[in-house]
Order: sequence, then C-alpha cells, then structure tokens
Amino acid sequence: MDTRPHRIAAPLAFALATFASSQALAVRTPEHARVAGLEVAEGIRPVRPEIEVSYSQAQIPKTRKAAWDAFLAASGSKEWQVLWDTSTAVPSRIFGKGIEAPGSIESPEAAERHARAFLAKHIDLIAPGASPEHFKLAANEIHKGLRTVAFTQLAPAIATEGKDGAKIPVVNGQLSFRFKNNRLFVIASEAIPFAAASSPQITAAAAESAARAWMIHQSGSAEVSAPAELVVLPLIRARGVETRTVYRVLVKAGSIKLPHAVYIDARSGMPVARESLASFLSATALYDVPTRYPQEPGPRLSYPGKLTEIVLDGAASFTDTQGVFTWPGPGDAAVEFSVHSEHTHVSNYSGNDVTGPFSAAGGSQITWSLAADEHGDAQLSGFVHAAIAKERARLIAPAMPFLFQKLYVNVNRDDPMYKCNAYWDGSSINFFIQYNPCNNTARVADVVYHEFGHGFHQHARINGAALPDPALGEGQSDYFACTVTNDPNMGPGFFVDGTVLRHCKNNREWPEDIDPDPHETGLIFTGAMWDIREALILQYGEQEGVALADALYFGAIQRAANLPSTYAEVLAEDDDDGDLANGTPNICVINQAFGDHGLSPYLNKSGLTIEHKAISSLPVGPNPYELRVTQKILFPQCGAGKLESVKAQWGITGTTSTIDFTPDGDEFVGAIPPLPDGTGFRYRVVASADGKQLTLPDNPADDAYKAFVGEVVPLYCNDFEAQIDGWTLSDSNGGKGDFKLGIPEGLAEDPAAAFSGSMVLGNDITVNGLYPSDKEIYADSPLVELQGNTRVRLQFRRWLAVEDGYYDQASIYANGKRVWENQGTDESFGSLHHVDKEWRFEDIDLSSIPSTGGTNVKIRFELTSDQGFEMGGWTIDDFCIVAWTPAPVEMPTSGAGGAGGSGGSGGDMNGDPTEEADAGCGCGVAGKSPFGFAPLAFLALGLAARRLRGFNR
Ligand SMILES: [Ca+2]
Ligand SMILES: [Ca+2]
Ligand SMILES: [Ca+2]
Ligand SMILES: [Ca+2]
Ligand SMILES: [Zn+2]
Repeated sequence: MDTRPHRIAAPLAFALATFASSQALAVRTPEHARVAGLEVAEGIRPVRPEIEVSYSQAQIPKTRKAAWDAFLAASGSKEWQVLWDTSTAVPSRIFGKGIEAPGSIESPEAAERHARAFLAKHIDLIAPGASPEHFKLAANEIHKGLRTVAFTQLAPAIATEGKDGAKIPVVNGQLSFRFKNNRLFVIASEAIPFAAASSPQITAAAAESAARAWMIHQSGSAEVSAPAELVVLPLIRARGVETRTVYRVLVKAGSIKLPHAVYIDARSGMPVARESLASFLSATALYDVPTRYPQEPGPRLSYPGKLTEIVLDGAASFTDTQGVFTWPGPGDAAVEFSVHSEHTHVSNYSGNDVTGPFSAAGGSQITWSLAADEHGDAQLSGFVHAAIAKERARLIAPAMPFLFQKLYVNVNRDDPMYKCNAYWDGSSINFFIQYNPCNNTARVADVVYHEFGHGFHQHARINGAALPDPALGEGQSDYFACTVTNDPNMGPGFFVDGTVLRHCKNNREWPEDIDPDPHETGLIFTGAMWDIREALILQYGEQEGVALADALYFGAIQRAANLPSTYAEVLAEDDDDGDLANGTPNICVINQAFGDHGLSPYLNKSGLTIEHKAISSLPVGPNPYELRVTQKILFPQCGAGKLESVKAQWGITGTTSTIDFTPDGDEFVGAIPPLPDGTGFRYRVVASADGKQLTLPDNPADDAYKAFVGEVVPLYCNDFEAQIDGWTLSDSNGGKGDFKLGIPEGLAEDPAAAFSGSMVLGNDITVNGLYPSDKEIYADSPLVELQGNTRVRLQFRRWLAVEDGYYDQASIYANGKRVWENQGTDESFGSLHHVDKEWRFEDIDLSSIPSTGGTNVKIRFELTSDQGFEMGGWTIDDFCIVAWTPAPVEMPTSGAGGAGGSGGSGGDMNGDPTEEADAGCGCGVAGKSPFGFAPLAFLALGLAARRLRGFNR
C-alpha cells in the first residue's frame, strides 16, 4: 500500500507535527514554507498562531486609555484609526490625519528627530514599560516620497557575564514611523511591553550543545552554525506576553540542513522554542517528449515530471504532484531528474537509465529534452505517456488498485523477431527500438496508450463474467488510445512516414469483418464505441459525452467475454432502472452504433425484430402454404422505420424461386404454391429494413428450413418422455458417452425446453451443456422394421450446436452410412459453427435402404470432437421413422408459381441430404467460407489464434 499520496495534501496540523522529523516532507511540499513562526518545546504553553487584533474605538484597552487620549489631544485631531494588538495591548498601527513634521522628507536627521520626539512623548502608548533609549535605529529610508524610520527594541539587562549595562535584543520587538509630505501619518509598534532580561545561569557553550541535542532528536542530524546570543524571547499568547531570557542558537538540521533558530532557556538550559529560517525556493521539472510521435509537425509536449524521484543537492527526494520541487534557499540547487516516479518506473534495455542533471534557480522551469537521442527520448516518452495513460484511466476507474501501483515500462528492447512492436506481458509494458519502417515504439504515444490499455483491460475484467478475448482486447485498447488522444486516428507515426496504424472510426461489421488478426477483428468493437462517443458528444457536449462513452466502454470491458457480448454489457452499464425491455437512457445511440457494426440483435435502432414460425409437415391439397413473418418494434422512442419488405427464397433440389410477401397489419404474408404429394423442399425468409437484411433461419451453417408435403405413417417414434426404449448410448472408448435423456436447461447453446413434453435426448443436458473434448460419442436407435414400406424417411426435431465441421463433426448414420453431417469450412481458422436457435425440423429420405434390399434401419447420432472449443451438441426430440404412401389426390396443373419444374417423383426429390445442401436452392453457404481472406496465407496465425481460443473457453 502506497502511503505517499497522503503527504501531498497533509493538513497543517499534520505538517507541523511531522515537519522536523521528516525532511523529505519539507522539500516535497512547499506549503511547509508557510509554517512560519515559533514552535514551542514540550512543556511550554503554546503561543498564539496568529496576531489577534481589534479596530474597535470602543474597545481601547483599559491600560492604554489615558495614553490614547493624550495622543489624540496632542495631535489636535480625532481623525485617527487604531489597530490594537489585543494580546499585548499595543497599537499595531495608528493612522489618520497626520502630524506636521517639517523637513522629514528631505532630511533623515529631521525625520529621526520627529520620530524620537514622538516616541519620548507617547512611549506609554506605543512601548509601555520601555525607555526611549531601548530603541535602536534600524532603518531610515525613503521610497517614492514615503519615508520609514524604524527602531528595534532592546531590553535592559541585569548582570551578564561581566558586561554590565548591556542591552540585549528583544526578538521581533520594534517600532516605526511613516512620513509623507512632511507629515507623520502612520505610527507602527510591535514593541513588547515591559520587556526585561534576567541573568543567565548557563554558558553560551552549554546552550549550543543543548540546542544541537534537541535538533538531533527532532531531525536526525544538526550542527550549530553561529555562536549563541543572549536575547529576550516574547511568548505571545491570546492574553498577555511571557518574556524569557534565552540563548538564540542558529542550527542547520536534517539531511538537507534546514536553518533553524533554536531558543534555550538561559536559566534552566531547557529548550523553549525553535523557528525555521528556511526561505524555500521551488522549480518545476518538465519533460519534453513527442506529443504523438517524433516526426510530428506540431510542437512537442512539455509535461511535468510528477511525483518523480530526483536527487536534490545530493539527497534523494521527490517532485510533487505538479512536478515542483523545493529546497531551502538562498541559492540555486543541484538537481538530477530521473525516469522513475511513484507510479511509473522506466527501465532502459539498451544501457543505464537516463538521468538529467541541472542547476535549478528559484521559480524556474527546467525542461529536460533528449529529442535528438532515440534511446533517451524513448525513456522520457515512455515515462510521460505511461503516466498520461494512467491518469486518464483513473478518471474512468477511480478505485482500481492497478492504477495506484507502480507501472513498469521497459523501453529500447531489441529483438529482430519483434521489431515494429510493443506488448503488455501481464505486468509491464514493453517497447522496441526503431526498425525501418517503424519508430521506436516507446516514442509513439498511441502505442504506449494501447499497451497500457491491455493492462487496464486485464485489471478491469470481472472474473467469471469477462474473458480475455483477443479481439476484444485489441479493440478495447485501440478505443482507449483514441479516447486519450481524442482522435480517431490510432497510432499515427507508428511508421516513420507518419502513416496511421488503425482507425477507431470505421465501418467494420460482425461477422463479415472477422479476421485471423485479432487487431482487425477488434476494430468492430472499436468502431461501435467510437460511433457512440461521437453521438454522445453531439448530444451532451464534449466533456459529458466523452465521460459517458468512456463509462460505457469500461462497463463492456469489465463484463464482456467477446465482441458480440459487449452489446448487452454496454446496455447494462447505461441502464437506469434494471429493465432493458424498456430501453436505456441512450439506447437509440447504442442501438445505432452497435447495429451499424453488426453487434446488435436488431434490424435498426428502434429494435426491429422479426418472428417466423417455420412450416414443416404439410398436407397435400389445392391450397398454397402460407408463411407469416411478424415484426416487433421494441424501442419506438428511437423513431426508426418498420420492416420494408419480406421475401422467401425456396426450392426443391436444383431450383430456387423467390416470392414477395404482402403486408398484413404487423405481419407480412407470403405463400408457397401447392406442391405434389411427397415433395421435400427448403426455404428461408429474408426481411429488409433500413438497408439491412435479416435471414431466418438464423444459422449460417444450415440456413434453410426443411418441409415435407405428404401424409406419413409412423413406423417407430420416441418423444423421449418415458424411456430410452432400446436406445444404446456409448462412446468409442467403450464408455457410456454423454448422450442422456433429460430435461433441457438452456445450458451452453442448448434449448431451454423440450420440443414436446419436457424431455429430450442430447449431449450433456444438465452439467454445463457442453459435449466433451477429444471424444467420439454415439446414440444408437433400436432397429426399426420397415414392414415392407419402400418410401421411408427419418423425421425429428433438432437443436444442435457444434463447432465448424473442420474441427468437430455432428453426424447421422443410417445402417452405418452417413446421411447427414454439419457443415464446415476447409480452413484451420474456420468458424462456421452450426448453432440452432430454434427447434428445427429435419427430414431425411431413407428410401435407398429398401430399394437396395434392406428390411430394417438403425439410426446413429454421433458427435466427434477435437481438443479445443466445445459447444452444446445434439439435442433431439420427437424422433420418428415414417413411411410415406402417395395419396390419391389430383394436383392442380397451374399456379406452381416460380417453383421450377424439376419436381420429379417422391423419394428422389430430396436426394442425398448432404449433397442437397450444395445443390439446394443455390444460395446455401455450404462449402463456402463466409470470410474473404485466403485460407493458406493465414494458416499459421489461425492455428495460434485457435489454440488461444480453445484454452480460454
Ligand atoms: Ca431500462
Ligand atoms: Ca420430448
Ligand atoms: Ca471442438
Ligand atoms: Ca448439450
Ligand atoms: Zn495490442
């Protein structure tokens, strides 16, 4: 725990109590220079901290009443003011009408005569208990026609070591007179009434050693700097003055030798009081660094070296929060600046850490510049920009302990493997020397902010809520850098030609712009946050808008596990009533920004969504098959439009047709024309609003619904409600695998409820929902007799979540022959995960079994996983083997719309389902990557990213 910040704003009482015992304090806090006056020793009653005064004519001290009246009478006027020192009952200032004082401006002698005459006449008023000869001329000078004649006070001594009759000084006792236009018009007195000295009982040498001993006890070290002198010390308290005859000893105390006057009682030899005589001088340490990068056209940045370790006149010390350092004057100080502070410690990997020796004059600003020295400038730049990043982060997260710990900044690292780079290693930020075409990365402000941003993200993440997702990590670091610089250009000057590295303002979209490089993928989040920042600045003004955007950003990095989950976390941060259904104060801005970058679930900022209940088992007949799409506007307050159009794309194998829907209230209605008995077909719904499209089903790995026209007879069904009924659950190691019968709980990507009844068959239904890694697991149906049927089909409901088929395979086998498999890319960076978000109807023609002599069928559901990244797996309900027999129905000869002519007969319409996906309606995604990059070029990176992802999950 760092306690130093307490010292910066120490209250006066604290400062007084610790002043002498901690010399570093005095130097770090110039305020202490103002702790002037007497500090009494233990056992001495405290003196007044400040003069106590009264202007009141009605409160003339009783003891001075006669003297005051005599003064008024002698002056011939009542037009006078008087400021009484109420402790001493002496008039501190008398000023008013003035008294004729001929010759007092031209002649100092005349002025002194007038002054002495006044003193003699009114000594009872201005120096009660004293004699005129107790005042010794101290000054007689004139400035701009105003003459001051001043005297210091002496006290009559009793016997003093054989020097009888000597007068000894009264500390701070004095009198003075002001003349202008040959008139005496101000009389001043700090005289001590009735001051007298008593005989000393100790020697001067004894007083010196007592003074030294006391100050060593207080400050650690002390030396006497001038011989002891006998004086009268007034101890002025609220009521009255005590005078003591003391030795005044000049002592230099502590490591920086602060000068003190120490008062030792001349009778007892005990310390009475001490007084700091230091006249503090201050200067400011400024570090000259690139504002953004070394070649920038504008001026460089002069930044105060705050709380920085310095060597001051040979002693270790610190600057204060403003980069100011203070030393006891008079005279210049020898100072040496460093790149180490309370909060930032730069380590140079190419030699010793730089130091900056200077001679500091009081009130000066000393600028330390190493602009022409790459390795020196890198140390100063890393030092300053890490501090700037930290200060900004504290505005966002004022309580984060990381921001109050020392940050280690390692600069001038040299490794050709990592040239043009910088990194956060979990506890420090690291920067490499200049390599063409890049600058030394510590000299690029944005790079320092970006790397610091990784540390900020690490310490912001709430364990168990957030994850260290690489793309989110990079994207949030870029946002942090841009919000610090207030510039959407991230990293200008990363390259020596000034080229910008990345852009916080961008049009990147999820998932289209997912890239093997997480820095590129991360820009999707950066872009959304920057859009929010711009919109909030427009709405609330610069300061409030930025603060709000930064707060939303921080909410996202505290709790988001990846890019898509940032939307919910930003909303949670913005919300003010614990209800996201009614929106949040800035939901329209957030929806617009996140929607523009593909990170919101809606078609537009008003929260437009569509619902569609898929059709599946259809009757044979003359009527078309109706498709309905319902639209919902969740946040009408955002004022965006409704759905513009809805289409369906549908087809039998090898064909694609499009039908337009017509509006019907809040719904859009379309119709697929009547189809021949036994037709299997596929379709999808495409809705458009505000230039965007949403497709149902929402599963890029299987983006068309299946439907079947015709009456079917069940040969075997299991809704999994009662019993497993001859099913065998196993794995390739001879174990039981993780297929189970159970009630789904919505774990992982699993459904929250069964399709029928309450129970289903599926991979891990109740533990965490995930299938295991590196396994091959089976669910085998009982053997089903086909009972002589020649047209048989497998029909069931599916809710499947499985990783890209490049890695994990979900398969269906009929009598050992694979009849279905999830789609995959052919890339090691593939992320064409199959994730059902609704119960999907699956219909697979098995007629090839009877046509090749088979009399029964056994179905196997299989899941094969690799070592990394698991998902919800199979969830199956309403499993049936059915027989289809053509019905004797007359089909209409027209009205087939765009259905195409390749209907064919029964069992062949669907073909092999795995091939059908390719042929399908011509718009499937099977076998195609949704990404635009070349697979081979990124193979290595992809593997690295994949491994990380697997471990992070
Ligand atoms: Ca709300
Ligand atoms: Ca069920
Ligand atoms: Ca996997
Ligand atoms: Ca599961
Ligand atoms: Zn990074």
